[in-house]
Amino acid sequence: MRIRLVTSNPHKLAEVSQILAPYGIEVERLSAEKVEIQHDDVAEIARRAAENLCAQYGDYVVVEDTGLYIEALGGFPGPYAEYVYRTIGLSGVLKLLEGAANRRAVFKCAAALCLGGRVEVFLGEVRGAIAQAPRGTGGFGYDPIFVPEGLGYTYAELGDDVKNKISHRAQAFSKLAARLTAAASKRA
Ligand code: ITT
Repeated sequence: MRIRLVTSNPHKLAEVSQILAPYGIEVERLSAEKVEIQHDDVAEIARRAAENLCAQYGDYVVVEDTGLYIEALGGFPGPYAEYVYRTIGLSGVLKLLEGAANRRAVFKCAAALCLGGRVEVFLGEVRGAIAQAPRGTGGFGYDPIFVPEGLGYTYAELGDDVKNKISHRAQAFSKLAARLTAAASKRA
């Protein structure tokens, strides 16, 4: 089995490949124009982007959208995580949280799959907290400042092998894998 992931982010491609490998699902990058609507909900953003692409590219196309929602900032940056990372960066986010007692945050991932001419969305969510300072060298983006609940280490400290078992992306794509496996066994 193979999915075609529409993404400009090579880290995502690598993570999704690692997450889906145990299911025997290969991941190929599809270079296509992704329409991103403005919405607070990553599921809606991924769904709408996939709807546009399904008609054009057919089944097994997948669009993934991820957001980081920081409680003390009213959910900011949410789906604007990419823009915020590129502009104010990790240091800017940490500055916004200076003195904040509440550092709770949640990573949300939505993977939208084209299957049978329809779009199905699979969600993953990890609750955690924003560290006081960046820690660790693994992963990408906000990984050095995101500490999943109960673990005490940032995603970047935990490293790819652990992150790709527990992350928001791992949860969403494990559900997608189960759906694809079920669809394939129905066809067999
Ligand atoms: P696409 O082409 O797939 O949209 P993107 O990088 O723009 O790639 P998103 O909008 O979904 O993807 O993600 C927004 C940003 O959130 C991304 O650029 C990273 O900075 C950050 N991010 C996403 N997933 C992450 C993860 O697992 N760990 C840390 N940061 C992450």
